[in-house]
Amino acid sequence: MKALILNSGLGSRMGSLTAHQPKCMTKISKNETILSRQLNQLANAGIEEVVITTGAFAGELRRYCDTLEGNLKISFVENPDYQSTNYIYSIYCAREYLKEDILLLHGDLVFENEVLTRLLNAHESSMVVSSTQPLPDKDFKAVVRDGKILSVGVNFFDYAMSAQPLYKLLKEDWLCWLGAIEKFCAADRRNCYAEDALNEVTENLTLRPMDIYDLFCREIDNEKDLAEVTLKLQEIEQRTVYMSFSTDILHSGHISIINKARQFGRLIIGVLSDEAVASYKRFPILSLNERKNLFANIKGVFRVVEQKNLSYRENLERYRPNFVVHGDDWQSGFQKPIRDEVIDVLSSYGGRLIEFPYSKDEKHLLLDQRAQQEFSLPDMRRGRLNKILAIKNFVTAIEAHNGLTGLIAEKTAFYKDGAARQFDAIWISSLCDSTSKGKPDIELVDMTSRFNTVNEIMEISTKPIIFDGDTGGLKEHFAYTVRTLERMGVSMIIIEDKIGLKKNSLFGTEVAQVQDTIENFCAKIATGKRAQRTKDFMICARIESLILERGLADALTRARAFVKAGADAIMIHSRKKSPAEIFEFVAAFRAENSYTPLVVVPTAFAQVTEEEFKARGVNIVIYANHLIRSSFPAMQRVALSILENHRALECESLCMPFKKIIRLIPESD
Ligand code: SPV
Ligand code: MG
Repeated sequence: MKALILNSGLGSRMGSLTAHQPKCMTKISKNETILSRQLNQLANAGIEEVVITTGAFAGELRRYCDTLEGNLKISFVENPDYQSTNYIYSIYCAREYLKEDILLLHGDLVFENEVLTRLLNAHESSMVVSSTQPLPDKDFKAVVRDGKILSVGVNFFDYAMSAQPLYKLLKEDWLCWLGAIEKFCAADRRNCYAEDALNEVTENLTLRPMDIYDLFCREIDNEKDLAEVTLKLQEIEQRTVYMSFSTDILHSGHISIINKARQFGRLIIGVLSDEAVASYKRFPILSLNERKNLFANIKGVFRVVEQKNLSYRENLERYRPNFVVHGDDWQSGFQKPIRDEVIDVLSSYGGRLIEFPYSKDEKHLLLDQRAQQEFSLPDMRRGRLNKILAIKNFVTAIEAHNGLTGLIAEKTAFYKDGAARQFDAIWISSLCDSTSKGKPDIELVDMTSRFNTVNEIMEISTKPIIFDGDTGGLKEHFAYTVRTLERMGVSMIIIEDKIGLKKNSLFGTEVAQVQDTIENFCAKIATGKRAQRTKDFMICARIESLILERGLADALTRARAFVKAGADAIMIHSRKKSPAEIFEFVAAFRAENSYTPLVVVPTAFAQVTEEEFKARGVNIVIYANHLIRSSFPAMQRVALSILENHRALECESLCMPFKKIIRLIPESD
């Protein structure tokens, strides 16, 4: 689409302002003339070619355009008879340049960006009109019937709306009008409005009124107009627009919506805090400050602020932007409550939400996918547990024992109040890994098999992995286990301070279990720490004193020693229904150590909420066996139903439809 700007007029009502230059070169703000503003707006709207008709001071106008920045391709067409003809003849002179869709505007028109955005978004040929502005005496009015413009001129008052000489014209409609202009000029009717020619052919084309209501769009005819327009532009200049971003990968889709947003005013970007991002997406690769810098350096961004929560409320109330800009993807789905709140807050002070169609560009989706794949690479994944701890100081993990449960751990999300909750990490439990193989949890499933499970889960997930290392085995073997897990991209191994034939802790003292000596276990931890090659990998020491009923003091003594030996975290375990002894340990440990992460596995004391654990100083909560414990009875029920009914019909309702289950598994391209 080309823009056609009519600048052949004399502008004689502007007094001395047009004594030496055309009207379009009149200054309307500190840094803008009418023309420079129009050209900027056109370029920002994606228009690349402009035809300008000239008349008086054609040379000045061309030279002036040379001084303007920007990449617009401008063609000048002179109307040699500008003194004695009207712009109908200027258009006629330029007709060879104008054989496509056209955006037609007068050179003395000043409008706010949204007028242009709306006009360009129109699907049919349209003229800018306003149903809320009073009918002007001497300016253009459009006669509108049944949603179509029938005539445009200054002398129509019936069925008329105030109209502005700003049109989007699709090629077919435009060529129809241009044909009429050519006929007029051939008949030497060159001193009338081009709209007189239009009025003769409106039956043969479709021209829609584009109602801009109170948006600003006005011609400057005299100095009074100029003063009013200047004032209005100052007001428009003060407007602010707010957008929120969580991304740390900037692509052309983001730049495009930023460019659109800044057309509405000074753009304030709210960068979501690390914690808010981590709570609803993957955790950010770049820190908050790095992401803030990223946006601060984008052209046209006025200010960058932190948005602490997914909710916009706090920042909207603080900055009171005139507009919030967002993609239309949040009109449904889990972000809808956030959108509803934005509309609510905006309406409390007269702000407005502007939504653009969400970019579904393949290349942007691919970028996201690629980033996702990279997150699953060992070096990217390994350090992530540490980073989430640094960001949120609290991590939840759920057990997975194969690819399928890994997918559930990876993908399950719960949506509420516009936020999504997901598990932060995956626990590869020795109990569940063994149980899924029909084996007891006694370190019988060897490390090679356990590593296979890790691999299976790693293939389909990106979340950090916490590996249940049982006792860690002989310290000489433990060094190798650490290296292998570290190389694979596992984030943390938890080893328990037991020795000999390990039994599951939930048996407690019902079976014979031997706790390792502090000295031995410390040596094992130290060996593991020496063996690891990166800073990221974590070794967590699990204390079994409460399980084996050795008391709080023993647990604390061990915790102190294990931290000293190099443990990066401490897990305290209990099989009591009451969380009292766990809370006691946490309180006592935290009283002397505020920094070492504490891990709990609330299988027995399942009533305690994450919020309470967090408040008491726990950092990692592991739901250690819930996927296998829930799948076992479900499978058993189905097997029983088939046996009972001699067919599978009765258990159909207990089973996921096959179509659905195959869609659970992603296919790689
Ligand atoms: C596991 O999940 O294998 C554990 C936790 O070690 S527990 O079963 O509670 O001992
Ligand atoms: Mg275990």
